[in-house]
Order: sequence, then C-alpha cells, then structure tokens
Amino acid sequence: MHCGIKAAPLAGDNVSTFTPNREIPYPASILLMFFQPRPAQRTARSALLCGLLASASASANTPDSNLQLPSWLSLSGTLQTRAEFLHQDFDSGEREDHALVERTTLRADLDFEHSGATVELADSRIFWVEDDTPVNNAMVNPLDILQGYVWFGGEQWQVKLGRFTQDIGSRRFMARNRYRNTINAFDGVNARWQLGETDALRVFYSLPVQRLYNGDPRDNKMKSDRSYDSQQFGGLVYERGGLPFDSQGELYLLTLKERDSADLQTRNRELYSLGARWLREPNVAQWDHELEVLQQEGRSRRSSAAIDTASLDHSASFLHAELGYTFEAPWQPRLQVHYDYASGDRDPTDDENNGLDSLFGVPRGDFGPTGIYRILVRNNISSPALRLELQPAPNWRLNMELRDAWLATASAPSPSSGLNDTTPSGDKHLGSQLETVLRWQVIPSRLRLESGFTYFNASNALQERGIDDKYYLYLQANLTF
Ligand SMILES: [Ca+2]
Ligand SMILES: [Ca+2]
Repeated sequence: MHCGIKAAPLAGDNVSTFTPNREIPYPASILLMFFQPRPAQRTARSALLCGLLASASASANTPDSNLQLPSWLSLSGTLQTRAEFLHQDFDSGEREDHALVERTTLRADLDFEHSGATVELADSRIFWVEDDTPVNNAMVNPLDILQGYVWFGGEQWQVKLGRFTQDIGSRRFMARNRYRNTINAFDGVNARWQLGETDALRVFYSLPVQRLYNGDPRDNKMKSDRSYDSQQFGGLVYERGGLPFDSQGELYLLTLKERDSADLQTRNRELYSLGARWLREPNVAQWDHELEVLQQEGRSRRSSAAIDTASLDHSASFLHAELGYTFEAPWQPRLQVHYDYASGDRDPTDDENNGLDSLFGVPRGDFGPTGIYRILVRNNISSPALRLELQPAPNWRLNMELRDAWLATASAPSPSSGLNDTTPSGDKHLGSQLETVLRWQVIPSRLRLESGFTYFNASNALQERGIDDKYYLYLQANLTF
C-alpha cells in the first residue's frame, strides 16, 4: 500500500542521504504507545489510531495488520521529538536555554488510478522552555491542516489543487522543513510533467500559509492557519537528468509578490529569483560536486513596519559550491569543501536593497542547526567549510563540519548571529562553527535516533558587542509509520 503522489513532493529528496540537508524522509508516531487493539469499545479516535497503525504494519509488509484498509487508501504518520540545550556566554554573564519540541503528523492518501486526495495533519508543540527563550511559529503550531489537496493525472503529468508542501531542488529556497518543528505549506495549484526518462517540468502558483497560534506560543493553543491573497508565491522548475559527467541539474524561477493589507504586514516584496543548480551524486571512489547560483531582482522595503513605506530596488545574489570525494576505505569517508555566499545590503543609505531573501528555504543543510540555536543564515554571509562524513557501520552516520563565517558586507548587520548593527571597524569575521551529527537508523525507515553538538567560537567583532561562545546540543528521535 502506498501513496500515488509520492514522486512530485519528494522529487528533490533523492539528492543524497548524507548531509543534514538531505536526510532521509520522515519520522513517526508516539501513537504506537496508544496501540491497544480492543475492537469491543472503540471510540472514533481510537479507531483512527488503530487505522493509522494498521497502515504502518501494512506498509512495512508485515502480515499482522489488524485492520483491513481498501487498496485505494493508505495512512501514515511521523513523530519527531527533540530536546535542545543552548549555553551562551555574554560579558553580562552566562545564559542557559533549553526546549523540548515535538511534531506529530498524520496523513491519509486516497489513490484512484487517475485521481486522488491527500489530507495531512500536523501538530507542533514546545515544552520545557524558559519564559524568556524566544519562541515563535518556527516551533509552535498546534494541530492544524498541513496538507489537503486533490490531484488528477498519472505517470506523465499530475495536477494538485489545495494545500500542499514542497521541496524544490536543494531546498535552499523552498522546502518542506525537517529539522524545524513547523512546516511550510502553500494554498494553490501545483503541476508536474514528466518529460522523457529523466526530465521534468514543475509549475506552481500559491498563497503561502501563515502559521498561527493563539496567545503565548508556550501555551500551545490552536488557531487555524490561513493564507492571504495579498501574498503570492509561484515557480517554474525544469529538472534535467542525464547531464555530462553523470550529473543532473535544475533551472528555476521563483516569484514572490506581496503587499501590506489589514491582515498581513509585509515588506511589499516583489522578487524574481532565477536560479540554476548542477550536481553529481556522491559515490565510492568518485568525485562529486554541487554548484548553485541565484540572482534575485525586484523591489522590497527594509522592514514590514507599517511606517516603512520606502520601496527599494532589490538586487541580491547567492552562490553555493561544493566538491567532495568518497574514499574506498573503512567507514567510507567522504571529504568535502563547501563555500556559501549570500549578499547583504552594501549601503544602508541608498535606494537599493542587496540583502538576499531565502524565501521559503531552509538553512539547516548548509549552516548548522536551527531550533533555539540558529546563528548562521542565508543572508549577508560568506562562508567556507570543510566537512567529513563517515559511515562507521551500515546504519550509522557521523558527520563533522568546520565552518568559518564572515559577513558578505560590513555595511549590513547579521541579527541571527547577534550582530544587530554594522561593525564600525569594518571587521567582517563572525566566528567559526564546529558541528558534529551522529545518526543511527535503529530500525531502517521506522526509527532513527540522532544527536548533534555544535560549538560556535565568536569572533572579535561579536566579542566587542559582549557576545561570546555558544554550545548547542540536541537529542532527537524520529518514528515513521
Ligand atoms: Ca495554526
Ligand atoms: Ca542599500
């Protein structure tokens, strides 16, 4: 039993299973704990849970399913639980933060050969957090509709209508979040054509879903998500396989148009982002590479504040380059060099904004953990890194990365790293980051345990602002059924 619409949403996922950006698909459910097959006194709720669990065993091809689902229906789910610890040193003293974040998803797929429907619920909550730890809708969105769409088509083409999630290419500019506790969703239409054996064309037009909660996010109170027609996000993506040197690539155009409305404060962005990516998958005794460039043009405001009505020309750029080699040796070491560049605003007084907007992408794969850490992001940064990936045993992965981070321009701040204004000295160095991640597939595609430790060594520019080193540790469990 499987969902007939897997190809489109996960098309960008097969890039590699090595890096954090490219980890294996989704986790699973604590609902297993509730699994008590007592057919006698079943409420609607427990029937649903049992149904989901039945699907779990069905999709695992085990014969012990206690609920027979029709062949056109499949049920699945995930649970991701993560404990995070952050220690920060400041001139004013030390600070300890922690959080327990939990995300459950439940999904039903109806598949009738040339049409179907999908409904997916997601529940994202935070627990065990300090009163003054910054918490927002990146962590909290209690029980809401993550996806709800109908689809038509078949192998050659498919059109989705409704709310959907989507990865594009590297996931740097549009992604279904994995590490972040809440997930981007979009209301609209999404189509995909298969062109020959290896190529595909994807086009979508959508209204991004605003993730809402009630009151203080620490209270985990529900409020229905919704989209607004004052913000529109669209894209055209051409995926090309079978390129020279056993490589593949994408060419894409993403458009974001928004305007302030009574319901939604925006930066009135009108951005056209043209990007290209070329990559070769890693393989034993072989070089691999990834090169992605993007140019972003249009108009934007400096902030979403209602009083900020100055419309600026927007012109920003992005580059990611990486080269790797996998050695034929014990633990299959893959050594890589990375470089990332994302422009920042070169002059705060002119009528142009050069700060790259990473749209609906994720920083995790390139810049380290997000969560309560999230120091380096895809804006005003120039950053080389050295990464080593090891496979100590078939179901174990150990990744280590040493990254150096610089401002792309000293004329603009880097708020996520703590630099809230420009550095008068012109010092561009932000610091160095050492990240290690250990993953264990306890039961492959069912249960994964993961732990990561990240150390950020603050530069002089940060230390002059009273910001010193940071240590971050997380422990995570992912269940999939
Ligand atoms: Ca909500
Ligand atoms: Ca400027």
